[in-house]
Amino acid sequence: QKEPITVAITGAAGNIAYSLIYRICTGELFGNDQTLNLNLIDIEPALPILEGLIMELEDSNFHLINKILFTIDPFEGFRDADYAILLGAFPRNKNQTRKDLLGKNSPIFKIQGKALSLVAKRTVKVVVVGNPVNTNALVTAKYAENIPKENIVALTRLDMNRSLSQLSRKLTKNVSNIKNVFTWGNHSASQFVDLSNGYLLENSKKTPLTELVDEEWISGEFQKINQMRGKEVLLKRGKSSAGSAANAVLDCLKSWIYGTETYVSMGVISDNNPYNVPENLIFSFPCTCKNGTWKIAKDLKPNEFCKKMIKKNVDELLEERRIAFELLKD
Ligand code: NAX
Repeated sequence: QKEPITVAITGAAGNIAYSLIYRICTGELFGNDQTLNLNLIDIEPALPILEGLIMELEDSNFHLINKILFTIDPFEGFRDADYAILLGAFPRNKNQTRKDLLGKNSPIFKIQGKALSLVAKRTVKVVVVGNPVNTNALVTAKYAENIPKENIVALTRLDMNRSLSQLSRKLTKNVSNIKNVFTWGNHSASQFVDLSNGYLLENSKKTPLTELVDEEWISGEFQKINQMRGKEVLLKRGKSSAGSAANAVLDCLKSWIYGTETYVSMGVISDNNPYNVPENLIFSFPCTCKNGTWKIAKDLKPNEFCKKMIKKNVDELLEERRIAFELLKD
């Protein structure tokens, strides 16, 4: 068995964590011989839930767990972290605007950015999940001065996964045969799913998705379903997506660590992108991964409609950044 790695998870007493932690403990992400130090971080009122979770983890007898630490202090929880998964944030309630949510959550990611910078390994890979996720990831990156910005990614994989699932049902084809579908921009209702590079792979033959589904459906109903999917789940379950969100975190990290053959959606720092997205935003781009690093796909030619949607997302994220940075001014 390999020496333990340290995986820190904030919001560890919450909804998504309850799915995610079990799957990590089975070895699905890091391998069946990779032992784990789990650092579980939440806030004071959630401590009893966290203690209950730890009792359950103990009773599951996961042979990969070396040590579990639980804490409300990110400066303790992120110590020597190899991976940090930032789920912890306040949910948006009905009466809150996006600005209210930024006001509540940006300070969390400012402190956590500072803590990561001070105590995590410099090579730590960070996946930010808590909403508004793109701007929270940007805030984390701004304050994590010792951590390269490339190490901090916002989860937009669930948006991609949701669109793949819609396409799979529309085409009545297995989802694993559908490739190169991804989202641009913000994890919000403005997100844009791009099918123009997508294809169906069957018997080594690639058929462009644009030949299989009509243009009107792609730019209309399909986009709307994807934009509203999270809300629909929330209405039915009374809680936001958890199992699928945990699954998307694992997909994102598997791509990042083990590499990809096709494009995947990742919310990454926009510096040096070829699509006219201003620098210093965390933006969902089509990415490929190799040897533990991601790259923005460079050879794509967004059509006019796609460019318009990229611009819409840029404007939204510039406004989020303005609000967050203004609020956090020292
Ligand atoms: P829950 O409300 O079930 O859990 C959140 C947990 O975070 C709670 O236990 C809370 O006590 C804790 N927390 C709050 N402030 C904290 C802090 N400062 N430090 C550490 N922990 C803190 O939410 P859950 O359903 O697990 O969702 C977590 C986050 O993911 C939410 O912000 C949610 O909006 C976001 N999502 C993001 C998605 C994405 O694709 N990026 C999809 C799923 C999800 O909606």
